[in-house]
Amino acid sequence: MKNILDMKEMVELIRTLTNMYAHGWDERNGGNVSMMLDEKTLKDYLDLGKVLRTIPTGFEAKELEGKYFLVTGTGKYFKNVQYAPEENLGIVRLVDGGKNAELLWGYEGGGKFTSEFPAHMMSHVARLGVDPENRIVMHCHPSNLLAMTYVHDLDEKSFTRTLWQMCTECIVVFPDGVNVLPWMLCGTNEIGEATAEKMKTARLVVWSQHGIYGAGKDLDETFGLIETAEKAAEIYMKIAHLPRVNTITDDEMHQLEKRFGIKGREGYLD
Ligand code: 2HA
Ligand code: ZN
Repeated sequence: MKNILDMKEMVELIRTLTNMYAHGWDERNGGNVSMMLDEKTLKDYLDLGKVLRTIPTGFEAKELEGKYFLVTGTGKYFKNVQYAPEENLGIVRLVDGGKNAELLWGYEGGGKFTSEFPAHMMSHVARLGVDPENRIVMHCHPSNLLAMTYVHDLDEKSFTRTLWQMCTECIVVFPDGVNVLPWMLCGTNEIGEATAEKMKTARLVVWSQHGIYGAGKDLDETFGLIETAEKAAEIYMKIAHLPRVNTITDDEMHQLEKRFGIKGREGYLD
């Protein structure tokens, strides 16, 4: 068996979590990330017949039967992951139609997966339905996106258009825009179902007064998606109280669509 801490996906996740903390997106135990893993990669690193514990999930997700996930632990701090990955991360296999998770590695000392596991797993199902290559769901608390949900209206088209106008490349990075949920109680199946529904039409879902969810095929892409939206929100928070003299026009957005071969969300541009 190879050492699981040398697995490329593990190394990349630990680097990404460390970077997310450094960006100020994950204070204390804030944020959570899940990554779907291939059985054929994992079997070189773990005895897949050896289940350490079985943990009930509290929901059903038949589509994820037998799927493997590397997931951050509940109550764990991103800043600590690099020093003790086996305490702060775990690898689980979903069984019994998603109702149970078999722990194969990690959560040492009695931990379990993030309290946002329902939102993660339901979002994986939703994104896999749109893009079979999707592997990552990422949640964090970036300051400017959060701030924006206090001062900007929460209409998805309006929120998306504002972000697109803040940096030229936003529409290229997230042409589907940003979906927005109102404030909801976190950690519940309800917010999980609502997030997954929003994930069917966009890879970014804002949780008002809380944070953001992003999804993508790898960690770089998903991190970059949130990073770009957060950058745009930062520009917005710098200029929102000032008179707007210039902007990126819809005509210019159409030029970007042509140049980059993308299409902004239907009905969002004039
Ligand atoms: O505590 O971010 O949404 C982790 C979270 C909950
Ligand atoms: Zn959160």
